[in-house]
Amino acid sequence: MARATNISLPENPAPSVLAAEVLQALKYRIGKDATVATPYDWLTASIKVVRDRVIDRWMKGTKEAYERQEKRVYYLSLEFLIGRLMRDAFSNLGLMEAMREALSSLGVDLDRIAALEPDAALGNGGLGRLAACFMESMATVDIPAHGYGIRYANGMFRQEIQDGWQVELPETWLDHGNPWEFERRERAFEVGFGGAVESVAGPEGADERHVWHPNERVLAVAYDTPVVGWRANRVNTLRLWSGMPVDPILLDRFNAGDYVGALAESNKADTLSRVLYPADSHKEGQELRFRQEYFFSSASLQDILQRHLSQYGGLSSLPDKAAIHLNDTHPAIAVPELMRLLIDVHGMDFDQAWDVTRRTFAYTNHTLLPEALESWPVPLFERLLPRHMQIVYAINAAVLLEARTTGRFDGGQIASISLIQENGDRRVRMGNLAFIGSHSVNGVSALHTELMKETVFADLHRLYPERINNKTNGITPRRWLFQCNSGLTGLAREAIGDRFLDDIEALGDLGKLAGDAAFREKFAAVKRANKARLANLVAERLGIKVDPSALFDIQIKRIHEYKRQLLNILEAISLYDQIRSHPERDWTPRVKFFGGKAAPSYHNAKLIIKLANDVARVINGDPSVRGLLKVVFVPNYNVSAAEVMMPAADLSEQISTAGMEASGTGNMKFALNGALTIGTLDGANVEIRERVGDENIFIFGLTAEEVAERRANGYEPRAVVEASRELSQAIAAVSSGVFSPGDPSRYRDLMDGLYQHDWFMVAADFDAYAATQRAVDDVWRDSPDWYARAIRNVAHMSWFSSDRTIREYAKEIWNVPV
Ligand code: GPQ
Repeated sequence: MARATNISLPENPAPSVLAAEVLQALKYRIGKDATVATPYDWLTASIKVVRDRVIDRWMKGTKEAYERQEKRVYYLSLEFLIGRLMRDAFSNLGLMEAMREALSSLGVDLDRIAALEPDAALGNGGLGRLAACFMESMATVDIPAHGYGIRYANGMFRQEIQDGWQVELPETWLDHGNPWEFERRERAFEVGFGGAVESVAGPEGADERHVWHPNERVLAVAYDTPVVGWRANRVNTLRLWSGMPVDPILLDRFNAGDYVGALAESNKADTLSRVLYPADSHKEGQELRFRQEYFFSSASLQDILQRHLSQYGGLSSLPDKAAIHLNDTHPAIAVPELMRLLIDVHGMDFDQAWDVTRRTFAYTNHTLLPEALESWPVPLFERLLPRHMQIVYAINAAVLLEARTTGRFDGGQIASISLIQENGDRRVRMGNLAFIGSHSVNGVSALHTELMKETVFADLHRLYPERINNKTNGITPRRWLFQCNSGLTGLAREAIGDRFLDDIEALGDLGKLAGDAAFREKFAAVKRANKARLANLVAERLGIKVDPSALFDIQIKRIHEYKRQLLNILEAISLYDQIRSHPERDWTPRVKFFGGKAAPSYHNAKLIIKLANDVARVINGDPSVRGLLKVVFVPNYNVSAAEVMMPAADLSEQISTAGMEASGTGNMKFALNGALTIGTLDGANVEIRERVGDENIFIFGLTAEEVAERRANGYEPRAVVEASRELSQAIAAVSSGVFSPGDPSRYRDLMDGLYQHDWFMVAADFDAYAATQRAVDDVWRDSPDWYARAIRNVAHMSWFSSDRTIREYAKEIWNVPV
């Protein structure tokens, strides 16, 4: 098979040169020779060799940006879900094949050591993965950019399934060190918490000054990871902060014999970068989370201001030279922090500081779910960040005055614009803060952006009608096609040439081959090989045998009620029932795969995982459906698992309740790898349909508008369930303990919820979903037609490249050239 990305750069070294470099690295960086090197040593040595090769480009890009006084983009994100980096770097540098040969000449298998690299899982799901795709795309399209985040010692937890239940284990990705990063001890900033604000009267006529005296201080120390763009066009920096004590040992306490107390500071500082909060699309009410948000926002801003000042000498030009992007509200505290730095530390007046702040920041919203919209209690805010609280009040007063002056808002609308939520306990609304402090606020799909204007930000949108705009998400084709699917990439190169490697639009040329029988067969063979790879993995890891010629139906994403894994499971149960009742029918053999993590505190999500496993056990153990239906829950879904599963899918499940999934990006990854989508008109599914065409996607269910209407008019799920024989039977089976004989009431509450409120409209969409699944079966049986549709999906996905998304951000939000 043609190797996917055996592109090479003109200056690339021969394998023999690389082999010598690997041996050198082994010897001088790790202190070993080939005879005693462990596989991890080989991995580390290989990474060091490649890292060395990016340093010149890295420095060149940084130097040029400086000399040409280019505007820089700063992407502030509490999550970067990078996954493994080695293949990314090898492939983008065009070194994959040379390294493979070099290592093989040393008796080392590249794939084997690549599998040892831990996933950098510094994110929960889509939001964090988007940040990682954006970093790669910014380097690829040649934008000088820095990502800023936290270097969590423990990223996303490792999920084990024990007796069907999710068990969370700490993921210690730094155990073997991190060969990618550069520790920058000298690049450290103090971050304060607590204490009090002192007001100092200014000289005659001048404003009073404010001096914040925090009573806690920690150091944020920088760790830099180079991010290599395609063909190493450019190398950008991901700078992650780690917490360190200002005084590692409190000597007075130590000398007084209080050894534990002497280390208190040290422990406090460590805690800040210890762990990623594992709740996805759900706010985290913990004080530590708020501290993390301020810690990384403050350190990043101090770093940015220092860089700007040393180059330009003043801060009034900041908006012309720096675009700071807030990835969701997690860094929204950066708004009052920048105000504080400009006013209190750098002596700017309030009005100018506010102007600079708003022209510098832009904000992306990633969800409309009310439970995910961050707000912090005023007393907590005031205690930890007293000066910021004053600034928030000052900003609020100015904005509310502006709103009132228009005469267009009543009391309720003014209250919804306010930064302070007044009903119940008083809280600072971080969404409003990010909105008001930014010149641009964007949603992540066309539908989501429209809904933003109508719901959460309706009144703010009326006050600032130019501010909200849409930037539909994208994915990097390097990782999500070239690297993860070498078979399909190789086939495409053979069929349409190499242009698409650099200009993804050219992938559209595949469209005309949908009608070519010989090409379809080759395409099917690639898919089959990818499915066999997944089947092997499942056999090895779980001892479950699946047939690669069956339809592979996959739902992989965080477990969340709105994503409706439950709808999928209930449909599987119903199908199981029908196969047993009508064994004579011509059933389409199917394997339903599930994968995803539940937030540890999310009871129903964890129960849904257990249900998937219980249902899998029963169905897989029943000889009467053998060969026709299997259910597999793949544990510990992460970026590396996605890289194997996306290319192996025939059918992509994107079945969220319409109006609730902001965009989705897994939907794009699947389609780019030749899966057909079954989905609702939600998030980016809407735009995927526009591009692949109605005939090449299976759409079902209520629209967002219909969902809102049904909810408003008093939706009564009981009647809906009772009207569907299939659904009531499936629910009855689960309720009565068919899948949990040892604990028959396990799912009773979960099922009762479907009768009583069914907030996610599982019942309302069930029949349409089941009928559409049977339509899927029909198309699957006509294999040429199926593959023609799959090929059209691949061909029309180029628009969903994150390069396109990033170019739109660059032109329409950041005002940087591309
Ligand atoms: N998203 Cl608010 C997350 O992954 N985590 C979050 O905390 C929030 C949103 C997702 C969102 O659910 C998806 O629909 C998007 O595709 C994704 O962000 C990227 O925008």
